[in-house]
Amino acid sequence: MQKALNDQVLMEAESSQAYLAMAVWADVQPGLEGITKFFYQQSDEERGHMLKLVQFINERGGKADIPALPKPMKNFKTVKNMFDQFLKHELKVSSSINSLVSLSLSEKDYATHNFLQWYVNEQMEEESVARTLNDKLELIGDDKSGLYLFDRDILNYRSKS
Ligand code: OFO
Repeated sequence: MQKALNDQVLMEAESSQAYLAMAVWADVQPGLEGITKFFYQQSDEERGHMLKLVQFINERGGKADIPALPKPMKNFKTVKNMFDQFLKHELKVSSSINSLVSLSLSEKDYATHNFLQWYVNEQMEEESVARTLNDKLELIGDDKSGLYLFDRDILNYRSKS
């Protein structure tokens, strides 16, 4: 279980880096202040998820392993392309959390199972936000004024944790 939790530490750290790279990409495009802020905040949040795991592993008598990180994707063809990557990444994280939940049950590790429920809920929220934003971008297509409104309103769609 400890090894699997440490693998999740890596995944949360990767998420934080991936969203930081998205924030930076958006930051250097003209007029995407809302999207930029969204991904800076998302990146901070993912670091929080990583820390929560690190502290849990240590509190339970294990030792968290702080990993080296692969380079994140830094360039995106379009805003839609970046949000596709965002959804894809969240789906990957959800599947990893689900595997951890199965493992905790098969090892009868109920404390970890209980701890992981927070991540299950978090992933449901984040997947739903990522889907909603992708649906909106689909609707907007190449409409610049649609993108303007999307960028203006995006922070209203952030998940709460
Ligand atoms: Fe860590 O919350 Fe999604 O990825």
